[in-house]
Amino acid sequence: MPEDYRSALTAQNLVPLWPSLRSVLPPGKPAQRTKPVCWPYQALRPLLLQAGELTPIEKAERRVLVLANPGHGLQKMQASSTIYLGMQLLLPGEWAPAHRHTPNAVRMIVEGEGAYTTVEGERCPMSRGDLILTPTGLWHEHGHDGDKPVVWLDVLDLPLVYYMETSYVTEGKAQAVTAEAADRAYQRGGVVPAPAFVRAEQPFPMLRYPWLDVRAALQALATNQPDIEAVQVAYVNPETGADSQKILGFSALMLRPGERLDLPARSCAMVLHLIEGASDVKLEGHQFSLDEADTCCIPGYTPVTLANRSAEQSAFVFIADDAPLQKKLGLYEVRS
Ligand code: GTQ
Repeated sequence: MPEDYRSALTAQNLVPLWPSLRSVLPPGKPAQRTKPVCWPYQALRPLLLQAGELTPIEKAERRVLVLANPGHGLQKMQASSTIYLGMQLLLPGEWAPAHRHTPNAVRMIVEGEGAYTTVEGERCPMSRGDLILTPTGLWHEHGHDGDKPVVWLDVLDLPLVYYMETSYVTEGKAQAVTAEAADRAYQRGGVVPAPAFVRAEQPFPMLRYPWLDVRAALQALATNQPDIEAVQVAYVNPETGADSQKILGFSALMLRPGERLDLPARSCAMVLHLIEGASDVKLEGHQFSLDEADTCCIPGYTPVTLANRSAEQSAFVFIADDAPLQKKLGLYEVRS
């Protein structure tokens, strides 16, 4: 194109589409910045504990190492186009003050006992494998009464909410605890509170999904349906059966001893975090060996094979993806 024509376009804030058409609409498969990446816990843990020595919680507010995907550029703090992952450390006696923000968060507890997150006055104890929701707009703060470091994985839809120019926080003061998660009415699927047969609207009725319950559900599924393709359960809203949050979806998967599981290519990228056991993750050109507490990211449109490395023990994997968002937008695909 003639230089003066280009300059005339630029002067009017105009851009020709045709030289770039194929880069925004590539044939058959989207261009992807998200790369397959693994964050082994044994490499990350000492650096996180060092952050505990270097940075007082009062300065940090949240003491977090972000699991950043180099495909997006580390400064972008993205694991995928929509998913943010952070490994957060809270030391005994520390307190991460109350705030609320527009992005939705969940915590998957990685190690330690005695910490808790208070969400809208509900105190949720943290134990290995528990999933705790802090959905959009709800007050939350973290405290720790135990005597060893506590670490958890934060999963947020921050990259998407930031991209939409809707990400912001409101600071608050300490919440009064009004309920213990264990006392909550939502304990089991199938029965929900219905005072006088009027069901109150509850967008986020269940905030804590204890690992012991989820693990037991997986084992019962494996026992009762031995032919089931994948031993997998979804974290859902017990009132509606819908995904527990609107943008990101969460599930837990059990690999039976020696099991190999082929997952079809899906349009959504996926984060895997190994709760228990040992599993290989194979995709085109990459293989990760996940040990306990390791986390990896798999780009969308990519078939994956998971293989339990043990012939005796089951492996348990926590999965996060943006399938709920893609389904709402009509973009979700499974390619077999
Ligand atoms: O614990 O509230 O990893 O607000 C990033 C932002 C954790 C939190 C993160 C947050 C939090």
